[in-house]
Amino acid sequence: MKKKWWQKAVVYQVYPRSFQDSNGDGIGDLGGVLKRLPYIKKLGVDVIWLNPVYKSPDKDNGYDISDYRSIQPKFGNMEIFDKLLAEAHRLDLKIVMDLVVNHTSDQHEWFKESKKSKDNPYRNFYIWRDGKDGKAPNNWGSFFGGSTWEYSEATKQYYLHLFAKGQPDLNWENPEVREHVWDLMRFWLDKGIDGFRMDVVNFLSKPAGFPDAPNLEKAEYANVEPMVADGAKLNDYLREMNDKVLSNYDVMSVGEMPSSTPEDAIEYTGLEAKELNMIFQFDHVTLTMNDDPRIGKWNDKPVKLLDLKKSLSKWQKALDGKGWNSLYWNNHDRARVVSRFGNDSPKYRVKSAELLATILHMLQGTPYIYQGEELGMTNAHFKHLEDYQDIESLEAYHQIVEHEKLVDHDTMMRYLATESRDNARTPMQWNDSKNAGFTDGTPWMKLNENYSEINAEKELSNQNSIFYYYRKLIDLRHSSDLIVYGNYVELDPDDEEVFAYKRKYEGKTLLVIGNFTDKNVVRNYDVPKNKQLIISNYDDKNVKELRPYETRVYEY
Ligand code: TEU
Ligand code: CA
Repeated sequence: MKKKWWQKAVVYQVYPRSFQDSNGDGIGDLGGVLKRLPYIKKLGVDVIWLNPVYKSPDKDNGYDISDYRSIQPKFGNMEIFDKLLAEAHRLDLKIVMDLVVNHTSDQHEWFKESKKSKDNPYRNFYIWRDGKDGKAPNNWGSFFGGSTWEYSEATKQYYLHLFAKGQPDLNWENPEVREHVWDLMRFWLDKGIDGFRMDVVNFLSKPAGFPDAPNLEKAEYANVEPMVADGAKLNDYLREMNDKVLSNYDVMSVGEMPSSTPEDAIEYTGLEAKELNMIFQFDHVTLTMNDDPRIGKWNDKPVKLLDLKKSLSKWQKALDGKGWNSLYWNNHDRARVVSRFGNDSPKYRVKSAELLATILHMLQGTPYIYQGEELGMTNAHFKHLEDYQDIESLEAYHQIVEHEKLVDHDTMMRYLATESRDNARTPMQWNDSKNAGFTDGTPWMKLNENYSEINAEKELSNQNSIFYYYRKLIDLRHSSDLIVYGNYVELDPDDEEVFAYKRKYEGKTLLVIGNFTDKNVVRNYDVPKNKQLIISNYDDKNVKELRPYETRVYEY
């Protein structure tokens, strides 16, 4: 494969509303991101992925866009955006924006027109259907609870919304919709942004006729994901997008694709695919689900190392030489990695965070770091329902506890503390002053109480901190073709305590070892005497045993 800049790049994801407030209203904003560019640059990353900053009524924290060509006033304005882009480029940082075009906000002009009448020119920008026997057109359940269909009195039809009622799905079968999307993409690319992360982009192609989904769980509504993921016309849409837009710019594209398989991914990111550069697959972040399928993702089971190894190895092997992996633990939709996959106890949090970072960053693919991950920020461990703000968390509580009465309050509170997206959205912890330096005002969301212990200022003042460990990993990647292009060979797949793998490239070998337990373990890997230890999270190297959460990376 011809080498591309985004293969060697490391991406830092900024969730602006929780990153840095610059005007005292308690909400992070673009001025805050601008102020913190030097911090991001210091980490050594190459690209910033900015979650949506477009005009939005904020029903789903900006994933419900009412105007793609203007900035959400609470985040600033276009002038500040242009300043941020220019300053980022001056610092040799690229900016990738979030493209949310599976759906718009119901406040978008297109939808306001579409719902007016059946013969409105925008009617077919969205998906309208007659009801069936006085009810919704089919049994699909929204990701945010209830039906995926909402009745509109004005035209006595239902419209489709996979997510909230305020997020009507666009009709991608309509070439006019696609042309409008290509135009809005060009608007941002012509401003000089460096690519897009594409929101649930594998849901764009819906099944003809909108048939009922098999409702094996006898739930009130059926799981819609298998019905809409990786639909029949998706490749056509992505090829058209690449041909008409992306191929005319030197930019990066990453598609968020829940439930896509490695085979799907090779279709989308393959060398000849001419579609996307890489995808966010969900295999490794959905390893534990509730035993009752009606409860879905909500659970508090520990993640088993064997399951994690199997998942990551599957993707490494499948895409090697055929496509390109994204590498992530965290984003604004996931619980914090050191809590969900590691050990966030005071005793082991640092070692555990460094182990997890090493295991991920030594793989083949483009690594993504979510704000605060480089500090070892943890889940919020909220105790009260009112601490949660995310529509997904609150709708799930309503549906599962109050409506269907599937579990009691305390159980659901444990599930929310484990899996809720709110865990990722507590304000960034800059220092140990009031509100962790995030805002002088009242923060829009409760901070994690541990910010006096865990914050950027503390990390930056300690050369042995997680922050500097991440920077070493990034520096290693920038200087090593072995890490970037090497193949992947897993060692001891059945080892339930240690994750070990090798990477090989042009005669060189990387050996990566990680002890995922809080015990000392002994392992012998046949490595030659002339091996060189290039990174470890423990100082004294020549100890035979692997200590709790110890990781070592050798090159030879
Ligand atoms: O996420 C889509 C998606 O897959 C998540 O909703 C996921 O299914 C859920 O969080 C599992 O816990 C994208 C955005 O990243 C998310 O923030 C939006 O809420 C969603 O799409 C709708 O735009
Ligand atoms: Ca603000």
